[in-house]
Order: sequence, then C-alpha cells, then structure tokens
Amino acid sequence: MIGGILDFYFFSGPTDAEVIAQYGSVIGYPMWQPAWGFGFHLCRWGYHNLSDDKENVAQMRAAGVPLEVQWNDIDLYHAYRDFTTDPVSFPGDELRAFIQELAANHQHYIPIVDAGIAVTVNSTDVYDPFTRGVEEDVWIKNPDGSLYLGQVWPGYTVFADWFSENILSVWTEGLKNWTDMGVEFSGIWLDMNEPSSFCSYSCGSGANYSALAPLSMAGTVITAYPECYNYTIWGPSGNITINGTSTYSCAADSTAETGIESRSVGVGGAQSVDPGSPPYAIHNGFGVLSAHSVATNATHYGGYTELDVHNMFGLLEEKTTNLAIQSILPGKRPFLISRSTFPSAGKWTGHWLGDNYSKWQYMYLSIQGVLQFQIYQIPMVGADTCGFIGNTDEELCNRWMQLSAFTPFYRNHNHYGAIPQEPYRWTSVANASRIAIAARYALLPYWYTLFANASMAGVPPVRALFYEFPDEPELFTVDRQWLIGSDILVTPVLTPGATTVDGIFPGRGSVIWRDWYTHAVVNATTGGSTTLDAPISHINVHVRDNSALLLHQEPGYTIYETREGPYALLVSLNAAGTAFGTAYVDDGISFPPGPSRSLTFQAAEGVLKIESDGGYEMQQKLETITVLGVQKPTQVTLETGTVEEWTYEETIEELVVSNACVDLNGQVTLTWK
Ligand code: MIG
Repeated sequence: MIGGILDFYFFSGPTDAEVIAQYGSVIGYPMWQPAWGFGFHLCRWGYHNLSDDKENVAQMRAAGVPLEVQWNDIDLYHAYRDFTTDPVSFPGDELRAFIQELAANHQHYIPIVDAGIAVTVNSTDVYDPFTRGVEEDVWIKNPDGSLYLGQVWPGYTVFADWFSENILSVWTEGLKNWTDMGVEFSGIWLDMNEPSSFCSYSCGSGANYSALAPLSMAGTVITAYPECYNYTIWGPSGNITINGTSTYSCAADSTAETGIESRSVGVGGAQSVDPGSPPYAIHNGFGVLSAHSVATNATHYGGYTELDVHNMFGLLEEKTTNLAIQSILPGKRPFLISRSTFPSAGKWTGHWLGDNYSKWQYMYLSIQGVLQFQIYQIPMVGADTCGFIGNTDEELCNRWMQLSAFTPFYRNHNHYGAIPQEPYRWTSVANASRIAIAARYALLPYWYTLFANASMAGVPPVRALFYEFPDEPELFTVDRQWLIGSDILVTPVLTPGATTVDGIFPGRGSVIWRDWYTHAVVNATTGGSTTLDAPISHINVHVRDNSALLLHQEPGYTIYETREGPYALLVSLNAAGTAFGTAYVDDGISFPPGPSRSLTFQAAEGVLKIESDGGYEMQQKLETITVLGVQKPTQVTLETGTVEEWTYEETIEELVVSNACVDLNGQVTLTWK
C-alpha cells in the first residue's frame, strides 16, 4: 500500500466467530454453494485424453469410492488455448457424451480456465476468443495503447481488462461457445489469475507472435522418490505397501520452506534501482513487482494502472465468470474454484490453496490454510489432496484423503508427470477414502447448514478450537486440529509411521466428547493432550456434547443419491441432559435460493423437541434418532405413540430409535423415561 485514503473498520466481536462475521458484513458474505460441490473431486495435470477421464470414472466406481466431479487441467485444450478442446485427445462430441453420461449418473465435470488468452499467430489463424476481444476492446494495454503481451502456456497472450465495458459479454460468449462445443461444465476452475505470466515486465510489443510456440510438458517425468522412501530397503520400484506390518518410518521435513530458495533482494541491497520497479517493492525475495506478472505500468479501461489494480485481477475475473455462469446455467448456483483471491472474492468463488508439495509438512500446513480462508470469508477452500509437486506415496495419500474429507473443498490434484495418486491406486487408500467419505456425506446436512449460515450471516464453517473456547489459552496455538462448526472435532495424523495421535479436547473436562464412529465417551485429559489410537485408515473425529446433528442415514455414491435417502439425527446430551442443534434444508441448487426449511432440535429432561419452519417440503423422513448420554429408559414415546423399535446400549448410554418415520415438515416430540 503506497497511499490514498484509508477507511478503518473496527469489529468488536466479542467472540472470534463474530469478528469474522462482522468483517463479512463489510466485504460481503460468501456465495451459496450447490450441494454437489461438497462431493469428492478428482483432478490431475496429465489426464492426457478422454480415455484417462473415463478410466478414472470407471475405476472409482469399481472401487466403490464416491466420485462427484471429474476435472480436466490444461491437457484439455487445443494448443493450450482457453475455451478450446484438443480435437484428437478430447474430441468435442465424445466429450459431450461423456459429460452427459456423468450428468445422467448425477456426477459433474469441471474444466480449467487460464487467465492468459492466446493471441493469433498469423492472418490464417482462427481463434475467436482473442479476436472477439480485440473487436470489443477488452484486453489490457501498454501505456501507448497497444496490446499488452505476456506469455503463458499457449505462447504470447493478452489478459482480460476486467474494467473494460464489454468484457462480461466477451467472456460469457467464450464460455457459452465452449459448452456448445461439448464442454458442458457444472463449474469452472480459474488458474494463473494473479495473473501469472512467464515474462517479467512485458514480452514486448510488436513481437513476432509466431516466434513463440506453445510450451510443452511432454515427456516430463517426476523421478524423485516420495519423501520417506528408502530405496535401500524397498528397492528401486518406488512402491511400498503399508498393509500388514509397516516398516515405514522417517523424519519428515519439519520446515515448510522445502523447495523455496531463500533469496536476498530488495532495493536496500540493490546496485541500482529500476524505475519500472518502485522502491517500495514487496521484499518477498522474488524480485520486482512485475516479475512473472503483468507490468506495473500496463493500463486498464478508465485509466487505471496495473500498479493500482493488480490485486483485483482475480477478484474481477471471479465476479465476471460467476455472472457468466449465471447466464449460461440460469437458476443454478455457480461453482468456482480460483487461485487468486482478494477481499470479497468469497462472494463469487471458492479457493484451492495452490501448489503444495507431496510432503507431510504440507498436509499439516493445509489446516492453517483452511482456517485462514474462513477469516477471509472464502470458506469453500481445500488443499491439493495427496500433494501436488513431487511424488506422493500410499501412507501420505491415505492420511491426506482422510484429512481433506473434513475440509470444505475436497479435491485430489496432482502434478504432470508425478506418479498417479487417485484413491483407487492403493487398496488402503481406497479403503481410507470410503470410510472418510461416508462420514463426510453423512455429515452433509451439517456442512450445508454451516455454509448457509456463512452465506446468510458470515459465520465461519470451520473454526480454530479457541473460537469456541476463548477462555482456554492452551488452545490458542492449536493448528493440528480443527472444529467443523461448533460440534465436530477433527484430529488427523500428520506424521509418517504413526499409529496414535495426540490431541487436545477443549472444555477442560466440562465437555463430554464422544467418538464419531463408536459413540464412546473419550477419557480426555483436562486441558492437556490425550493420546488416541490412530491406525492407518482411521481419522479421529469427535462429537461435542449439547449438540444435535442432522445427518444423512445412508451415504450414497453421489451427493444426489445421498440426499435422496432418509435422515438420521445424532443427539449428544451433556452432563445436564440437554442438547441443541439446527439445520437448514433446501433443494441444494437453486439460485437465488428458493424456499427453505429451518429445523430446531432441543433436548432437556428426557424430551427431544423437533421444530420445523419454512416453505420447503422435505420428502425424506427422519428414520433413526440416536440419543447419547441417556440412562436406561423403560418407555420411549414418539408423539405418534409408543415406540416399539428402540434399543439401548448400556456401555455408551445410547438410545437408538429406528424406523421412526418422522415427517420433518412438522413439529415432533420424542420422550424417554
Ligand atoms: O503453470 O495448469 O496451480 O494446479 O495443475 C502451471 C497446470 C499452471 C498451476 C496450478 C496447478 C495446475 C497447473 N497450473
């Protein structure tokens, strides 16, 4: 920041979550997410052709690992040009048929859109997205009015001037024509939108366009062994198995800086100061402000210089793309994931945490990344699961597929030339993924409610532990665990070779935490760490007391199938015998949101009251009600009469009412005594 008038806002909270919500009220609350966006997404750079996509879809199905969305990276393009498909490897009609088959199975397709738009190389070169943009005058300029040129994958590129008057129509036309060519996308992935360019400053005006051929990754193979691989033990194959007795152990990197060289720069140490690079440069070690991006002196419609509006490129691209999708897929919630963000970006997009490494340290760092983006009001966020740069391995991918299942945006993504890391590649990873995804899909009504509360009031869906327990300073530094909403505590394994994990249970003994899977009460250390069993393929998840969670009873293969099934309710009483929870339910897709239903669950003194309000008609019944923390009852009554089908499990104080067949469109009471 170099000047101007500063407006200061003070957010008084008093709670941390309220501070975040108040910030949201200024910059804008996050967009509404379609329910399918919470499904599992599968991506990589290096799905070379449509057969690769089809193979994935089939293998995921065969392995019984839910696949909601198949993605394609820039491999999709012809000559790396946006809004095209390669005629040989992704022929439009076959791609269309593939996407339509996905849709028929309630699955989805998302392609990438790069920020750099290829320029035509000669007079016979036909590329409408560029020429239409020239006609409509929507590209960023040099100070002399000529087109500003950068370089990205296709060769020389221009960049959209999001301030220009006609960019929305040109961008919409590009996306619309793409769908007409067969790319019937459900959502869009925005990459390289810092924007990234392979030249610094400019690639030169009046350059010989044809001189710069598209880049190629062909033949690129990442040969480095995975982080903990010891070839003297396991041989040169690069493949280890962690089934049975694991000999797997290593000291994973403890620093995050792996792969990032430290450089000493900054004007202070420079020999001479380049006027193209202001002396108030960001001393981040990566050189001038224009390094690998648009030159600071490039100009935009309205006279803005890049120096002043650089950070808004991604934001305005997200807004433009969101509006374009709204007109191409009317009435539906747009789904976008973008790399560059800026305050208020959450109104238009979700975010992935960018290029990480296939290393244990980066899996750990993804937790704080997810937490940070809750503060920024871009709650739909997640990491490249199993790691992007470098080769992953079975154990890391096993742990990571489980960890990310409890973060909002859940996508496995991989670098070109790295070993494959789809969850079906290893038996243990497929197994771990099925377990974690089943929990995730069961929890969908809860996630969905949290995101509705984010969109309506800016409340962060994922929370640091201390947000909920501000009087427990021992929680202030906890960044290896997190809370989903206020009621689900996640304690992942973050180190190789581990069979246990240490975690802290907030509440200093005043809260009863129960295991998600077994419903057993945790014997937690008060205010300190508790060691939990964490064999491979098991992620610790605990439920807070005084909670009532609406769940899907039967996680299905897709979000659609899951939502078609009946509901379950998990009530976890506290020591005083009370519980409270809410749920927001709607059709999961309409935009603007249509009718909805708000449910309130309240338990005290052996009575659970369900209240229901709103215009949305819930088709699915509440089939199972589980109440934890109940003394053995002799009689259980639903409003409709005495319940015959209930069971009680003494060791975990669990009352289960099955086949309850409760209509959630009205008020109901369950009593036990
Ligand atoms: O120059 O599209 O962060 O997720 O796979 C690299 C290829 C461009 C960077 C993205 C990454 C993506 C890759 N892209």
